[in-house]
Amino acid sequence: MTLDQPAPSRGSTIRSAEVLVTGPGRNFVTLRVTTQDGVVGLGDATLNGRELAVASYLQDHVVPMLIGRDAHRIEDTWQMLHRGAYWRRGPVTMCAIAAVDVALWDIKARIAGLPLYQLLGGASREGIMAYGHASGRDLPELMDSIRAQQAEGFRSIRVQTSVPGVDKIYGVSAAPSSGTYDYEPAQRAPLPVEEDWDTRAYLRHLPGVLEAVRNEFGPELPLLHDAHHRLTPNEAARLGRAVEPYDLFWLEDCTPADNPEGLRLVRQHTTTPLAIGEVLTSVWDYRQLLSEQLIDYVRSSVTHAGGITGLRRIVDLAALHQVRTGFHGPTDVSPVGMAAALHLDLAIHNLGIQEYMQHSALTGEVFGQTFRWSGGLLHPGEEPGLGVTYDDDAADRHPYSAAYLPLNRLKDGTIHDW
Ligand code: CS2
Ligand code: MG
Repeated sequence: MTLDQPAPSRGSTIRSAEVLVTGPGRNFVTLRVTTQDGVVGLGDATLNGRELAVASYLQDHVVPMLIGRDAHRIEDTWQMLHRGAYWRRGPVTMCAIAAVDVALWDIKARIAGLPLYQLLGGASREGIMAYGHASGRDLPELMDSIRAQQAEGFRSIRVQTSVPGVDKIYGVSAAPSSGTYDYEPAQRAPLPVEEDWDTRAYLRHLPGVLEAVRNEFGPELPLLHDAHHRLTPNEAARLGRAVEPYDLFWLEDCTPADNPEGLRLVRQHTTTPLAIGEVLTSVWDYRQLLSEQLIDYVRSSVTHAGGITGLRRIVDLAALHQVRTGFHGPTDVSPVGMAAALHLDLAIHNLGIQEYMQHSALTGEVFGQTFRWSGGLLHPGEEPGLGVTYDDDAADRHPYSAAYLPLNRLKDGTIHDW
């Protein structure tokens, strides 16, 4: 027995879904869904260095399934794309599902005439603590970069540093003290560039840098650091212990999340708070990490974890284990993905902090944004929906061009985690 399909409510039948690819300063993929009544919803589908894989997944496989559907049926659409794909999860699939999910939430909130956070339960706070990004090729440059980020209003700051003996390392901007952090890891080149890595040099150097920063800025300033997946569990345990005196807000991706058991070893040796998850794409990836209390912050983004519907499940499971959020917010999460994160940040209870890597002026030509930044706090704004617009003419002025994330090699040439 099939139930009669309830008549789609006012004008919410999906008329079109467009996959928009552009490259203002860096590449972005955006899904634009439009209803019969001309209500538009945007969703971010940007997967850094693999953008066209998601664009094709959407264009060739998902868009045909959306036309004629009721845009209001968000959960049903999510389940259709998740279970109906048969091949579940993973970054490409969950990024494609995320774009559809967020576009439908944008439409629902626009039809309701409310900012999206109101549909997610309303505001749980006045604003969202966000962290900025400082880096330095040496200590004086790092200190200047931290001061520049404080001048930008940041009250929490991630610090990344060069390491003597390592030529090019993750997270160190070319011009740190210019105020805005302009580090873009994806290089526009025919092939990935190769960087080098030396764990022993890094483990010798980092604690001293954090000590100097603490001495310079005092005990209050929340400091974060991203080890970017490069250590074995034992190396991560040693680092976590070595930096305990500097009271980090969190140590991020200290060891690859592929091996949750490895974090048991880290937990045995240090109480430095651990943040993991920017490469995790679904709640299933977190079950062991959360049930065994192996992390303190979940780092997934709306764009890479199946949208608001997918990420909300991770947030709720984390809450059961008193684990807070720290949504991934680099420049390769587009302003659409960032806005979606802010609406969810404002509504959820177990917010920890939000990453905020400011987009370039070029990106701002394409994406109109209405979120607010003041006093070190972000707020998604009060516009109906997400509060983001997309300028097609500007997008056409900045075409996509292939870019790759770097590869990493040890001194002996062995491929290593970047
Ligand atoms: C990083 C990202 O912001 C972070 O925490 O780990 O910059 C990451 O390297 C990029 O998003 C990769 O595309
Ligand atoms: Mg990271």
